[in-house]
Amino acid sequence: MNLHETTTVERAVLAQLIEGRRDPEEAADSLAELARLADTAGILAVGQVTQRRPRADGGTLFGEGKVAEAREALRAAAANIALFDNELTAIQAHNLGRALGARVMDRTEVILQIFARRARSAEAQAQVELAQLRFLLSRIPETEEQQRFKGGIGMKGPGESRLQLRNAPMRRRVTELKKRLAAIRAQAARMRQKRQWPVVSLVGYTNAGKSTLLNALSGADAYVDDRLFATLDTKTRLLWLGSGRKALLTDTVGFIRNLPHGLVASFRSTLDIAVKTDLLLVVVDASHPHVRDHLEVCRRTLAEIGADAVPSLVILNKCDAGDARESVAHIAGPEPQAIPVSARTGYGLETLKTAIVEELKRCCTLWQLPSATSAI
Ligand SMILES: Nc1nc2c(ncn2[C@@H]2O[C@H](COP(=O)(O)OP(=O)(O)OP(=O)(O)O)[C@@H](O)[C@H]2O)c(=O)[nH]1
Ligand SMILES: [Mg+2]
Repeated sequence: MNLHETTTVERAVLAQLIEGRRDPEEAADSLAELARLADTAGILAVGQVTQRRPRADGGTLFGEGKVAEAREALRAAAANIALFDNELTAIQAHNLGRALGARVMDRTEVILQIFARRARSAEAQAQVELAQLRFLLSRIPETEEQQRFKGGIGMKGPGESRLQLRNAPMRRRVTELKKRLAAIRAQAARMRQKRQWPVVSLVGYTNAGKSTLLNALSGADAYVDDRLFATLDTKTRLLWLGSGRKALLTDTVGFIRNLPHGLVASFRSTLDIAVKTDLLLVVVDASHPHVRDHLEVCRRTLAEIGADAVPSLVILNKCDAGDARESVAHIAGPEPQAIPVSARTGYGLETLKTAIVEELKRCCTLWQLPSATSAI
């Protein structure tokens, strides 16, 4: 637990529903990741409750017996938060809060809490605020109050307009933030058009070593930490590629499984870095037992943000770590082009630079102009 960032320590029981044929190992890894997310958010995980079920209960996610078990686990561990790995609907969160007599949070909320603590630049802060408002608005419609107003879930009623009135300031703020972020995106687009050098972006799973790689390749001093979502703001440095060639190398926010959609939508201006780039370096931690799942999450997230057609290289980082060798061999079959490196020891970085040059020569129009190298 990082006590530097935490003033009061909150205690949580982690809860997870494993639906249908979900791989138990993947579910266990997701729960371990939730414990790390909690730690980063200043919440201590003091217990866990899991249930396997063909389908989630619409009202309480868990079945009745498991809800009772969770209540007992919270009491026994003197925990004040029930932290769910699953994304909860508004009605589930509401019912669980009542049944458990504790604060109910889900993965989305804990990620939002981390983002809110980490956002430094005006852009990141606006993005976080937008994501928080979207989350709050998604939770409001099903509160008890509205059910009372509506006379039942899903029905229109006299409370409808009063609620709209109550939420109006939040909606106005959402519009304002969207406008501000659109202006930031437009300015970034203008800057990109004027760029002299190709842009290479580091994307990939959180904690894979993207910032360490930026530092190792460009001599930057980006913040590195062994926790999830250390980086939220983007950082760009000049990358020397030999023979007078240069590119801009950008580091940005990491991906994680079940990244909340509202967050993805709110972080559009940051994620644009990945969409509007000449080359993506998709970084994963080769020493992690679930490296293939992580790569899959990266691919899915890139597709979600419309960056799946951008040329990319897969980077297997942390090859110096003990258990990396096996997974590198394992991943080499389906990913023969993947480049093993160690940002820590420098292993493979020259090969990586050569691969970047080859790829940019192939795909970047800036480098296909005859004056490209002589202008530098
Ligand atoms: N063993 C080993 N550890 C590494 C290597 N690269 C990074 N790390 C460690 O991995 C942890 C995460 O590194 P970061 O560079 O902060 O990772 P990131 O991908 O930028 O993470 P986020 O910004 O949180 O998404 C740190 O403790 C680094 O020291 C490597 O090549 N080998
Ligand atoms: Mg980072």
